[in-house]
Amino acid sequence: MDMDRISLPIALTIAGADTGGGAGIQADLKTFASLGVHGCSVLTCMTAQNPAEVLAVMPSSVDFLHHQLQAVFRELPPSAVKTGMLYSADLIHTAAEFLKDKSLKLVVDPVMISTSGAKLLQSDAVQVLCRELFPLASLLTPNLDEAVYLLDHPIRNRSELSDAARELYQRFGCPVLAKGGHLRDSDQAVDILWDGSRESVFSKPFINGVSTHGTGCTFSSAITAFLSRGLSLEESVGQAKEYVNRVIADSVRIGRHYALNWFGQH
Ligand code: PXL
Repeated sequence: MDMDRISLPIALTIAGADTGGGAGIQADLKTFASLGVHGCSVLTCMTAQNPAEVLAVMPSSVDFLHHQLQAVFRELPPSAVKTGMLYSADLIHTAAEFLKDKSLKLVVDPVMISTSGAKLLQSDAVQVLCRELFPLASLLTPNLDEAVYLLDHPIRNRSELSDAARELYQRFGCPVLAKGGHLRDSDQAVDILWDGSRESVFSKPFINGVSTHGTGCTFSSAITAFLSRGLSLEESVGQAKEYVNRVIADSVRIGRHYALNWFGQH
């Protein structure tokens, strides 16, 4: 082994691919690269999509998902893993069974619907997600819609967002970052972390009029990158929030759309 070379932490994303390059695996790998970690990827699905619409979804077979996980873990064991679009009960069960005895940090982004409105999680998969995967998580990162769906009651303001983080922790036994970016009771994008004993609030001015496609993916993969570099949960979320705020603020135009600017201005 060449000891003169720098060593990079390994992070893994288990998620869907986005042909448009804005969300999913593509967003995750760009985030990992720009934050100095080696990114591995296990595909749950291919999607035919662009920033405006999802035309089709083609899931991996359970067997192929399992082979991808084996391939990564045999030679490139990651110190941190994130899950994004998992799509079906079978795929979630396979991932959870594989991850359950591994020693690693796991960020679960409970992806349900794309910004463009497409269904990224089948209805009968929600139960398996809650029962099998959430209890393994070092962090669960629901946005407002996902938190409302999981708790089955409205969340109208920052104080209710704080309660929601505690309720989700109670229910699923994992730390929760409740993301309030879609709350419209302030000009700040507020996210609340409840780790079971401490609340941390992360707040940045809301940025209007630019890209949001891929923002959730980028946030959870940035947290995963910082965890794989050995930062604490609170530090990882804080640094990831700074990063996401910057890549949104620096968004670039791509044809008729916008993309996050993962690598800074050129
Ligand atoms: O941001 C949620 C998300 C996750 N994964 C894939 C996506 C999207 C949103 O479009 O396409 C593959």
